[in-house]
Amino acid sequence: MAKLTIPAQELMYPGHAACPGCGAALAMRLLLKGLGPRTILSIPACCWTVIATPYPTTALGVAVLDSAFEATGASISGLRAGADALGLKDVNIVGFAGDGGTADIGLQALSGMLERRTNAIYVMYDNEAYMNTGIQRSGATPWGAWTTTTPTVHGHPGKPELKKDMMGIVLAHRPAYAATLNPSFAEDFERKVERARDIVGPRFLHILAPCPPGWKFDSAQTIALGRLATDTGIFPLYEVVEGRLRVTRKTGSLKPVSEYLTAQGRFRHLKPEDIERIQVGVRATWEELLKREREDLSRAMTPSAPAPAEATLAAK
Ligand SMILES: Cc1ncc(C[n+]2csc(CCOP(=O)(O)OP(=O)(O)O)c2C)c(N)n1
Ligand code: SF4
Ligand SMILES: [Mg+2]
Repeated sequence: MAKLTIPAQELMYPGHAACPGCGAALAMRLLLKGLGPRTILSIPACCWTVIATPYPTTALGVAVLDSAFEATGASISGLRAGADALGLKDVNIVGFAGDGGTADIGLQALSGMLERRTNAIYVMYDNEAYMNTGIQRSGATPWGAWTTTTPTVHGHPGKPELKKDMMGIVLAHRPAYAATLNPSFAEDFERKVERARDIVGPRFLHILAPCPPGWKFDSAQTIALGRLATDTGIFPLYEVVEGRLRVTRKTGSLKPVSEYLTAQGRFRHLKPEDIERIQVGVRATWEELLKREREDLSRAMTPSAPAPAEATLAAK
């Protein structure tokens, strides 16, 4: 019989307040399976504050600090300092914030936490807009997407700016570990959570979280759509350990991005030339990732080569 690699323990309970098909709910469920009960979560204002803890109930079997929208990074630095002062060595300190709370208002607190080298895990669950307040665009909303603040009527093109490269921003801080995760690939997801759990230092997980009402797709299609996000190259899966990048899911060739885009109402207005523009960008980013992976691998196989800056600093 094949080995079961997804832990059976459940730390997220039924009766929570997420929409049907919520990718963010699945992300939390899988995350806590990998981290276990000795976990303290800091959750800022976002869908997850509503999903988890409508007073006086909770849907989570771990301690939760409800923090201010902009403060996740600072709050986990404080939680770690408190845990250290109490001599609590075996707890996972985890920030769990949305894309708005991370890429926009919480960016400086995240940067500070990474710079201080706080021994904690920062999770950004990315549903690519401010969903809790009614689908406003965030820095992580992709180019061309409809949101209530990037309309598509009267010739407006959807979001005119590109999606913010959060992994690039985080990697510039030389974290101990950083990875992209997708709940549609649960085995890869769990392996990365467990790897992050066992590393000391600042760690960052970027999780794709499909959102049926915000992206306008059938809630039965969350897993299938998530798979398309990775298999088209729109959300590639990779990890960076001690400065070395490894792509963790490769298929023979990428599927066309149109398969992913046309499955969602938020991209319905895109013209063939818009889709081609997205396709060109995705292909270029994918090639860059593979190139960095090759370079990192060849450096690893050359014993005399200097370690990348991330590894040198992370080891201190
Ligand atoms: C300082 C501050 N500004 C605005 C808000 C209102 N607010 C609450 S949740 C939210 C959107 C959060 O978006 P995101 O972080 O992407 O999480 P999501 O709702 O998509 O899960 C906003 C704007 C707030 N709580 N605090
Ligand atoms: S709006 Fe989206 S992210 Fe928020 S609970 Fe519903 S499905 Fe989940
Ligand atoms: Mg969001």
